[in-house]
Amino acid sequence: MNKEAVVASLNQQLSLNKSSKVLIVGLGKTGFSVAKFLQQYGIQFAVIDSRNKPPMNDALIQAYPDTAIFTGGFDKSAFDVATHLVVSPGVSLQEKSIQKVIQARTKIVSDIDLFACATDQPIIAVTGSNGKSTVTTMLESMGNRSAIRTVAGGNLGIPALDLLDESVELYVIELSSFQLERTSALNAKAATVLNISPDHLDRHHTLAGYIEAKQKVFSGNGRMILNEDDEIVKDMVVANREFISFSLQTNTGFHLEERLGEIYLMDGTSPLMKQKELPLEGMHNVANALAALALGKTVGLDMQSMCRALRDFKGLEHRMQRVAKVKGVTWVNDSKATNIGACVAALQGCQEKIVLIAGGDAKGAEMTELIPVIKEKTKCVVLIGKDANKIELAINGCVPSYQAKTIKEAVQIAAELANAGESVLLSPACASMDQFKNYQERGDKFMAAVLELAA
Ligand code: UMA
Ligand code: ADP
Repeated sequence: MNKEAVVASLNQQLSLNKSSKVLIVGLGKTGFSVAKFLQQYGIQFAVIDSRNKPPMNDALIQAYPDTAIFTGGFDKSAFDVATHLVVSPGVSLQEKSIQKVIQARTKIVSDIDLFACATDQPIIAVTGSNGKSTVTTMLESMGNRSAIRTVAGGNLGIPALDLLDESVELYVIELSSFQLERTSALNAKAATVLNISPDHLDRHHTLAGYIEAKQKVFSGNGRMILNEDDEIVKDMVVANREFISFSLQTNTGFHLEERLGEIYLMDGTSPLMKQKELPLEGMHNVANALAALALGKTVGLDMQSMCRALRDFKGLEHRMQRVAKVKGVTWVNDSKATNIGACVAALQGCQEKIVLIAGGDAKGAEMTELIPVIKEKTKCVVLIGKDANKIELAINGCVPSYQAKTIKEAVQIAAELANAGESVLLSPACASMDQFKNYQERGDKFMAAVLELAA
């Protein structure tokens, strides 16, 4: 898209132009990507962050030394002069200063809005409570295998605006509920909500608020890809909009079917590949593969190339990652299981008895939904983090539970409890930030402690 077309689109869709005064709220990865973008289009901006030393502070000063940067709080005066706020996903729209300007009709936009105005190449938008990163990464390799220059980012890690490049033919964007709740200009060619299970209720307050945010992935007029097995997602269908379903349980759209004793992934009546050719474990990953195929088909990717990409898909770190086998006990790192739905899927996929390591910040979720699967699949639970007591109360002695102060101590306790032929699974059902920088650090420390045992 040429520069004039982007300028026109920003003006038309977001009323953003050279006379706008933008306040970028948050100076993490997103805020910095927004600053670079606005600078490129000659739009004035200032930056604010409640942290004393936000992560991209020095990078911004070095790149644009004249920029006004407010740190250490949300100074009201900075908000008063802004015509637009570009609010980073980590900042709640409930912030007092933001609520005030919403009432004053200052426009709230997201980096995803800017991104959507800056490209006319097809966008695949992926959201859901679980499986987003897996499906987004599957699609990136499906696109490239189909000889379409494809890039992936958004919540996955690289901010969407940093992906923009003339040579790109397909964008695959993972979107969180935080990004979606403040986005209005997205018009993805193919979009999905993979599934809904309670998450981020500390920010959205109610499940209804969380669902409403997720549903915004379908804004515009592209094709909707819907999970037929998820009652909440199924209901998101919009009259007169094209959609494709995927399902593990019914024969609609992309689904599973048995033919001559083999289970096949199917597109309608056409068999695509055998289920056993998928290298990832767990039925949730079969659902992810079906969703990715439906999304890829919608943007015209070649079916055979997509199947080849699935056959070679290695899976991502910290998702059901086998770490080691020590004295006959298998150790699995599923640190990315930051909500109940992911932990349930992990336990359901296990055949052997499990010593589960869980806990952290439950983000306001009730843990009672875990009880049936904990009863069925686990031998005992080792709990860590801020909400260890809350989880212990919720499981109410249905299996023995133990508490550990650190992940290393949790590994040591689990090692004493697990017998040969059983597994120890770190699948916390909680966010990590109460004890760790992020889920990667939690997973890395878990793996280091396991490898120490092995040594
Ligand atoms: N923060 C403040 N004050 C501020 C701004 C931010 O305290 O003024 C805090 C936030 O509360 C948060 C942290 O700083 O804890 C980071 O927030 P941010 O908005 O600056 O984050 P970015 O560095 O811009 O990264 C964001 C996403 N972060 C969040 O949604 C919290 C990244 O997703 C995403 O990869 C990146 O943009 C690029 O698009 C991370 C994430 O944890 C991986 N996402 C959540 C999840 O997956 O569950 C939603
Ligand atoms: P997200 O980006 O939505 O967090 P990931 O692909 O990173 O999703 O996986 C996060 C966690 O959810 C991992 O523990 C993984 O095993 C689990 N998971 C992946 N796909 C699904 C699914 N479709 N349903 C339930 N859990 C899933």
